[in-house]
Amino acid sequence: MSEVKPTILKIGGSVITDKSSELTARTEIMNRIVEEIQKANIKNLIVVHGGGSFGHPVAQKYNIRDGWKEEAQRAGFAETHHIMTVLNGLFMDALVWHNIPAVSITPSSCIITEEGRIKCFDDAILKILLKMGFLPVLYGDAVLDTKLGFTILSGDQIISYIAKKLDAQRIVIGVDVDGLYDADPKATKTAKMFKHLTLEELRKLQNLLGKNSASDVTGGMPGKITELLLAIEQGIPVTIVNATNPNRILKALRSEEVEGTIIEKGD
Ligand code: IP8
Repeated sequence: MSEVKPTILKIGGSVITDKSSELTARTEIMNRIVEEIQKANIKNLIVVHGGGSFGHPVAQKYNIRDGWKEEAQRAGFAETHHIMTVLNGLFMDALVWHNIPAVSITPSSCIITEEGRIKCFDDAILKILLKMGFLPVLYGDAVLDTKLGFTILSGDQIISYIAKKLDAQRIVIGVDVDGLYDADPKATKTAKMFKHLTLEELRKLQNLLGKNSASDVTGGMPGKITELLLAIEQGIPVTIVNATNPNRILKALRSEEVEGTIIEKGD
């Protein structure tokens, strides 16, 4: 590994797709984010994106997350994985046509989970790609599972796993709201956004929000917090910004002051 610790950037599915309309990509937003990634010019960057209105509706239709139950799911597993490669292809188009040396890594081909948690991840290719100056791109995917047969692996679990394994410098997360709130800001007008949180405060917030949200097969914002805690416990700071707003990803990647939520381990 080269001496600069990796930075991990997660772009939420709600940013690069229109979640209210199945299979609708927001290609202008993808292009703008890619331009910000290009401008930021960060060494050792890994990008992970979510499923949005591509992966989630199909995964839900066939109940892929809960594992093998019936024959119809075989086609559903294939469909979920395939539709994620389609979304990934659109994002890769934007990266590669901007002359970014991005290379896609298919999670279902190198990761196996056990009851939904990553059990083995062959990260040799990821490490070599970084060493050679490429930008590896991964995504939430339908993956094989030693106990369940298969399941859905969220991009959030991937980022915290990679961040810990590669001792990342930090994690930047782009979502479609301004940061982390004490309630869902889309449903609660009075929701208050946090500018800064410690690990302890995040744990309290997790208890307040509960562990899962019904709208998303991988748990929405509460699911995100559960995964992030694992990386923050190891001292890896996280910045959450609104990636639908221009320049926030750019500023966050450059470690400049930006509207959003910073979460650090604290004392
Ligand atoms: O949007 C889920 O990834 P996420 C991917 O990062 C699928 O939770 C296939 C639903």
